[in-house]
Amino acid sequence: MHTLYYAPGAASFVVHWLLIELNIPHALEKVDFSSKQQKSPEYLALNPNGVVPTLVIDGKPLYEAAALLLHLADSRPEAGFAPPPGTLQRGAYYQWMLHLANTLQPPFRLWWYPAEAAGEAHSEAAKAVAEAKIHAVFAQLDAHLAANGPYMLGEKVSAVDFMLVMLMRWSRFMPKTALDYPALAHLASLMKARPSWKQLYETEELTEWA
Ligand SMILES: N[C@@H](CCC(=O)N[C@@H](CS)C(=O)NCC(=O)O)C(=O)O
Repeated sequence: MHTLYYAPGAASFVVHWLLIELNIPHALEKVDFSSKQQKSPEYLALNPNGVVPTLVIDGKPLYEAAALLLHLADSRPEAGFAPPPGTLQRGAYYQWMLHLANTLQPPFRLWWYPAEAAGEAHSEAAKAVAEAKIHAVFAQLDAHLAANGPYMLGEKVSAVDFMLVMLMRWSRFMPKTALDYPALAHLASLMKARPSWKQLYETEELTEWA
């Protein structure tokens, strides 16, 4: 049994998306950020980092969105979201997944929670630094997709594309967004056309960036 602890549109979004895509029966537990439920002793017992997602599989809590994607994609190899282990494509798949988790996701955390790193007084400066980092990565990914797309691994969609589109969505309130990059925008349109996107939006009750 899979139970996903989530908050709408948060880093749990992509885990929820893959659970839907892979047809994995799951229960959802909404974590109430407004009451800081993610910092409660009960939740910290599941995920000591006090963030979502946490995915409990057969009673065992696992966390870190990218790790969960790698695991879920491997658990249903027939879906083809992860190239076979030991192949060069698998190497590229790891490369991009870790690049997104290590290089793109952290400046998004800084953008959304600037005071956490820089204090209230320097939040705007921190956001500007984050935005510059995000756009440097977006420009690089856009060039990669323009030359090698439409998906990050070429002709075939993989778990990396789901991760990337979630991160692109997080730029929606910036003056320049991911959709201002043509190849990234094309990837978003392909991914949003999947029936799972509509189901995800309806279940998480999301409207922005539909
Ligand atoms: N590296 C973690 C980051 C998760 C994360 O930062 N989640 C945010 C939402 S996008 C969160 O739970 N924020 C609530 C908080 O920090 O209190 C992952 O990928 O799972």
